[in-house]
Amino acid sequence: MKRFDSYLEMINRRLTALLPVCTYDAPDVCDAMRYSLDGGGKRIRPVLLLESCRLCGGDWEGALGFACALEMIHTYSLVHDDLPCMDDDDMRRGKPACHIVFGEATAVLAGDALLTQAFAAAANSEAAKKTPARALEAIALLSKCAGAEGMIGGQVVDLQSEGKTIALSRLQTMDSLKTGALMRAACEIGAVLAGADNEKRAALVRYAEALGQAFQIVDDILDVTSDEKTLGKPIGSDAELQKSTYVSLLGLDRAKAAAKDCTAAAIDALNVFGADAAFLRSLAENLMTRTS
Ligand code: GRG
Repeated sequence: MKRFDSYLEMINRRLTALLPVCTYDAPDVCDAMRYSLDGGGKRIRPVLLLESCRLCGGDWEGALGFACALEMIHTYSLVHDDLPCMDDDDMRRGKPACHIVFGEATAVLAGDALLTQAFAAAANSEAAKKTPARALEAIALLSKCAGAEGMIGGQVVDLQSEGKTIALSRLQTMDSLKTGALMRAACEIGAVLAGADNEKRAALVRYAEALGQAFQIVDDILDVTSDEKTLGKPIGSDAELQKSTYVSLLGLDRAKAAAKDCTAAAIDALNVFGADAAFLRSLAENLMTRTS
């Protein structure tokens, strides 16, 4: 996808520019931030934000700071999730996890600093200068999706669920917080920054929620069907931690069918945009058939 590649290039360039340069005598934390953000990530969330903004007629280039903010928050969650006190994983994005390279304390601080830097990126964005009221609403969405009502809440449910078989409804709640919250924020912030009407904003929220479910189901499937080299992180970690997943609760075939249904629901939500939503439609399809 040509548009995906051009978004990717802009996001990566801006991410590099937004990282702090440590001038004092403790550069480790900046190196650890850069190491974790550099390469490897699919950048799905920032791409969703830029495209949602474009689709609603907004200044998507002005939203780049928000897109990078979301990627920083996502990256911080991966750094912390890999820590020994969380999922205890050694590999991430095809290379040793942050705490393996820099040590646990620096990885905790790098994650904290990425989260903090994200809000600076949003507050200093062009969108914040040009449309401050919209940006303020978007910043509130950003903090909600990352906090206890969003991703952190999902991680708490995840940790509580280790070693147990949980009901499918609880798994769906957990996934909608842990994985869905950031995807929803991506699309909703894009809409808010564009000043979209309620119909378009709600359609993008429905798209993101279904996409987030599909994304997590595919993640569960890849954890049993892929290999570490392709995935860039260890496989079988859900089973090792005795986590309930779509695969453990439904079996592989029904999990695949569920991913297909959620993808169809995501695509269906885009009807209001007509042909202009082709990019988001093919993104949903590509994410369903992804291998990493
Ligand atoms: C704050 C500690 C802490 C955790 C929050 C998001 C999260 C909870 C933990 C991260 C681990 C995880 C498996 C989350 C589920 C969402 C998910 C599938 C993340 C991986 O996203 P990708 O595939 O990753 O977009 P890349 O590396 O491509 O950016």
